[in-house]
Amino acid sequence: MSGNKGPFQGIHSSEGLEALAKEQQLPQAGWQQEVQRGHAFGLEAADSIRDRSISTFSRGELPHFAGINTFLKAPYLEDVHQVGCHDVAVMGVPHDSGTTYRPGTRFGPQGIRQMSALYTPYNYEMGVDLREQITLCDVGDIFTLPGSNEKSFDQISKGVAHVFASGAFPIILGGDHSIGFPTLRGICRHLGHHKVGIIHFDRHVDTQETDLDERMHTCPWFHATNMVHAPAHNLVQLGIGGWQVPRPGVKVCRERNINVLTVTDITEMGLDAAARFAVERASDGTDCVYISFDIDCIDAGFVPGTGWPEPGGLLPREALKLLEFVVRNVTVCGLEVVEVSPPYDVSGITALMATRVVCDTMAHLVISGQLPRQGRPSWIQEACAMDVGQAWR
Ligand SMILES: [Mn+2]
Repeated sequence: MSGNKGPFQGIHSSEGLEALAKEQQLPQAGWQQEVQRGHAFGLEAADSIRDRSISTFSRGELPHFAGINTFLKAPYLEDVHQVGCHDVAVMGVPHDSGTTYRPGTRFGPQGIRQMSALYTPYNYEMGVDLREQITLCDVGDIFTLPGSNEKSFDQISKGVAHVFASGAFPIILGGDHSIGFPTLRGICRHLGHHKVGIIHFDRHVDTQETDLDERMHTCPWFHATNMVHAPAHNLVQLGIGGWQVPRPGVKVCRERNINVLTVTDITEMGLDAAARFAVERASDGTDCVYISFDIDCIDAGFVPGTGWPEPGGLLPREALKLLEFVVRNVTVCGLEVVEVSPPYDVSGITALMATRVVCDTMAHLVISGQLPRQGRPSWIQEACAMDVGQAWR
C-alpha cells in the first residue's frame, strides 16, 4: 500500500491506489525511442507544433486512428530471419477453410490488428507498460491457401516452428480453430523429448477426428493429442457447454481422459480453484503449456463476431481472471486466439476482446517473470523434428 493520500483513501480498493504508485516506477525509455524513431523515419513536426515529440508522418502509437495497423502498432518485421531479436512475435493466420458454419475468420488477424490500435501499451491496474518492458514485433501473416486445409496446415506449422525456435514468444491471431493442430505441431517440432500441456478456452470440445470428412475447426485436439509431445490427459478445456458440442467429440474426451470443465464447474469452484485445476492437470509431467483461446468461450452477447456463437459462456471478467490465474502460474510456450470473424462482428467488440486477451497475456507473462526471457528456455530445441504427428491420408 502506498502512502498516497488521495481523495478516496480508505473508501475505494487498494488496487486503484497502488496503481497510482506503480505507474511512477515505470521507465520511459521505450517511449523516447519511439519518438526518436518517429523523427528519424517520419520527419520532425511542422514548425507550428509545440509538442516536439510529434513527427510529420505517424510512425508509432499516435495518433491512434492513424498509421499502418500492425498489432498494437508494433514494428512490422518483414525479415523473419530477425524474429529472434524480439521477446514476442505476433503473427496472423488468416485461415477459415476449416469453418463449418459462419466463415470470415480469414479476416480475423486484420480485424484484431485494427481494434488493437485503440490500445496503449500501458495497463493501469497491473502497472505494466509493454513498450517499456518487452520488445514486440508483428511478423505479418502466414501465406495460407484457402483451397487446402492440409497445405495451409503445413505452412502454419513451418511458420510457427520458425518463430518458436528463434526464442521469440509466439502469439498467433486466427483464423478458425482448425489451426490449433498445426500451430501446436510447429511447437512440437522443436520440443525434443519435452512435453507440452494444453489449456483450451472454448464452448466446444473440438476433439473429433473428422467433420464433413476433413480435419476442420471442430477437430484440432484429436490430432494434436496424437502427437507424443502433447498427451491427452494434459489437455484441459475451460467453458465447455451448450447445444453445439458434437457427440463424436464428447466420446473422444471420455476415451482419452481429457479434462472438461463447464461454465458452472468454473463459477461454482471459483475462478482461482478452476485455474489451479487447469494448471495442475496441464503441467503434470509436461515442461510447458500452450494456451488456445477460442473467443467463443465468452457469452455470445459479448462476442457476436464468431463462427459458432453460443449463449451461456463465461463473462468477460471471468475469462480474463481465469487467464490471469493460469498465465501467472504456469510456464507458457505460446498463445493463439482464434475464431474472430469480423464480417459478423458488431462495432469490432469481438476483435477488441481478442486484443484484450493478447495484451493481458503479455502483461501476466511480464509480471510472472516469463518475459522478457533470460536466454532460451531449456525445452526449446534447435533441431527440427518433422515427424511428430501421425500420418494423415
Ligand atoms: Mn469454439
